[in-house]
Amino acid sequence: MYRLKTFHGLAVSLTLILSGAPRAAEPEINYDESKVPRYTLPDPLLLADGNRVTDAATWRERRRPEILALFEKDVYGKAPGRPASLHFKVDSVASDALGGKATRKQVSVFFTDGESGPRMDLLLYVPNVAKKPAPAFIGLNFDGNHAISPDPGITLSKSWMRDDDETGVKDHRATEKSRGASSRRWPVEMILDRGYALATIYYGDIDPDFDDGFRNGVHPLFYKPGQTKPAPDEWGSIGAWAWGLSRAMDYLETDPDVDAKHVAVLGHSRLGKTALWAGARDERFALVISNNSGCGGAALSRRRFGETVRRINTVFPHWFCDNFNAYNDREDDLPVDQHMLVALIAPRPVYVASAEEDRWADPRGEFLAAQAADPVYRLLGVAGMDARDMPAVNQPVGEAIGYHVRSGKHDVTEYDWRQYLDFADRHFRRVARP
Ligand code: GTR
Repeated sequence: MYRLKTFHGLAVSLTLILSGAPRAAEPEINYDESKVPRYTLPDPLLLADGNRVTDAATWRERRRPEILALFEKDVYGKAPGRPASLHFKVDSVASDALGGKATRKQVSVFFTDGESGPRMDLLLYVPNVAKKPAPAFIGLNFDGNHAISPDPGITLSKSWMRDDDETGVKDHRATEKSRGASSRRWPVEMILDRGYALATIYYGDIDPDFDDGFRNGVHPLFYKPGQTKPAPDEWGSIGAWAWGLSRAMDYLETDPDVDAKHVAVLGHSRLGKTALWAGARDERFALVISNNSGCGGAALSRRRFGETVRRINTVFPHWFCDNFNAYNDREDDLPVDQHMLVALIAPRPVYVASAEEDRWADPRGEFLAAQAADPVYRLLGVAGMDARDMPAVNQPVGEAIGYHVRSGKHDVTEYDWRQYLDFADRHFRRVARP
């Protein structure tokens, strides 16, 4: 049961059971602010040798690589680079999609030679009216590309999916009923109307989200002779999903309709963790958005509020690298905390969003991580976030580090998207567009 995953749309009680989210009585999960233990965050500007980082060059050349290596070794695992045989095939281009609003492209991204091997399907909408190349948002989706919009031209995914009546998935395959099933979370037309392209990929194309010992997904493509699973410091599923986003970026760099220098990566929940890690690793992502990413995402692990390191490693043993298990109940021994993940994105803009009722993801812990990344932005000459206190609900704050806590539940809403579009406008227009 623990290996089942949550998807939106399930009844709340079912979600609690499936996700491993605790029943209120479970003692080890804390929701009481007064019981948050005292902790000291590791200083992002202190080198491993004890010296202080006081200039941008030392951050770039020494401290940033140190922190990245710590996250690789102890949290998400090391991932390979771009495979030599990576290649793309544009399967279809329709210039009259969504009532003429967009050009829809569907692209196969092949990870190995030929076309029979593993691949992911990228869906791209480019606004027809806006200036091109267009800045873009990219995010993995939970339910297949066909689920983000009822657009009948989107190819129905053939990939494995978790059975779900609500999203019309039967016998682990999408059906016609699955079209548009998660469109509520993807305001495609609003994004296009604001002049942005949108790229998305089903996350299960990269690695199906269940614990099979890493036999499926992209991991086996990179095993050394005799290797049957990732080493303790090698990538889990989050590492693989983030790697897939970088491979999508490889494609976007070749597409003349997309301004690859202005691509924002975003994700919700486990895919918010993934977006942060993708943005931390791959500096081609010009802006990073974490929507309700929680534990192992934007929330500080040391607070142990809501979901904890032990809980997430137990319920989702495939998400992180095996070394992360060593920090179950030992958060204070982690050489990093999640503010350092945010700091790895500096000086690029990053937006962290929480939801008031999403206590499992620790909204305050997400705010504090965003805030604690600010000294790195300042060192690099960029205003990060001035706010000293957590803002009231629906009151976005911050400069290059944006933050809001929205009223409501764990979800991606139109309110969230409006903030992201405004944030991208502010930061991208500044550097880019006439
Ligand atoms: C929950 C998990 C969270 C979050 C969420 C999701 O069950 O505990 O860390 O990632 O799933 O991705 O929907």
